[in-house]
Amino acid sequence: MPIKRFMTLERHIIENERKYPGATGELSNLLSDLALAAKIVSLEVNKAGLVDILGFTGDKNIHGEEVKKLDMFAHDTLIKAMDHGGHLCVMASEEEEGLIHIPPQHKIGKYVMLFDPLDGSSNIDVNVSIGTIFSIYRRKTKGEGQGKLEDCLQKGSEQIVAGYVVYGSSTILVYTTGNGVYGFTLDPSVGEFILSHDNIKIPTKGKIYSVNEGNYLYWEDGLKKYIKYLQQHDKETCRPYTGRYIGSLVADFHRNLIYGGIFMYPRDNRNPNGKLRLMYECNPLSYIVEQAGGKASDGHTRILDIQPKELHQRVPLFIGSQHDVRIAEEFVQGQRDLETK
Ligand code: P6P
Repeated sequence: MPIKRFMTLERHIIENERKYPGATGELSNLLSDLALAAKIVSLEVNKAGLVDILGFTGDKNIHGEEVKKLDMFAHDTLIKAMDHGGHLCVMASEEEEGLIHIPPQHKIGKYVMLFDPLDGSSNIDVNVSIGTIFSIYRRKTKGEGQGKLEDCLQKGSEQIVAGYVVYGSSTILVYTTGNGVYGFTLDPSVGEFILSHDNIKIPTKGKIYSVNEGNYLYWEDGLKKYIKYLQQHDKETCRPYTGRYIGSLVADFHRNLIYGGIFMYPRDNRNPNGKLRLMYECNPLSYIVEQAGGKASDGHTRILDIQPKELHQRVPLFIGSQHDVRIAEEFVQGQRDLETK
């Protein structure tokens, strides 16, 4: 989509916020702080091969997974960029078990941010695209003090901002405030995110499916049938689909958002809730995909309608083009079989 004007992220945020009556500009400042953090992380990711930032810290994160230095760098950078602007009352990160409070010397704000600082980090050492995912809510609890767990455990439908950054061949920041989805590519020569994807809309039907087929044996029958359905030859429905799986959620999601298709991380008999996290992976990407005209569910329930119970809870994820997610749900729910036309 040709871009007619030099639209920076900051200008877009301000112009976008002006559309909301009573907008305080606070959201603009919050998103600008986020953009700064993304630029700093991008710098480190892009030179990760050159400095001793690769390899393991020797620490483990709260899920018992080895933590890469870049994970913690991104985690710390986001907190440092966001904890003093006076916009947030609490944060939560994949890398931290509990709530991240605002330091006592800083003003406490009315927003909540949950984030995955560096998703796909197992790909860092092999130069595969990785990313940051963020989700912003208004605080729910009364009072001016530190935010609480209740402020974090809100349904995805309550989000006011969602976005992600892909650190790949270029660094792209994609966000929505409920008024469409917009992508900005970082121009490192000026250090600005420039509008490159105006009002992204995902194709209603794609030809790409993304899932880790190594888990096939552990899947439920309905899903096995769906994958077989995608691999059948049928000109009318553009089958067989193409399999594309990078193993980095933001990279797989971004490709399918632009080209169309479906990404799945389903449950299996070893992981009854799948692998991906509701609050800072599935909810923000689901808000984005719906704003782009797509669909996201756990195979049965709309992701944005799920009432969270725990900060780090996992949910199965089917996300992408409307048509593809609907067909997948019909197979998973047993409403459709391989013979169904
Ligand atoms: P698997 C990366 O570790 C991640 O959390 C997501 O970015 C990615 O989609 C998924 O896990 C890949 O998991 O089990 O297919 O390697």
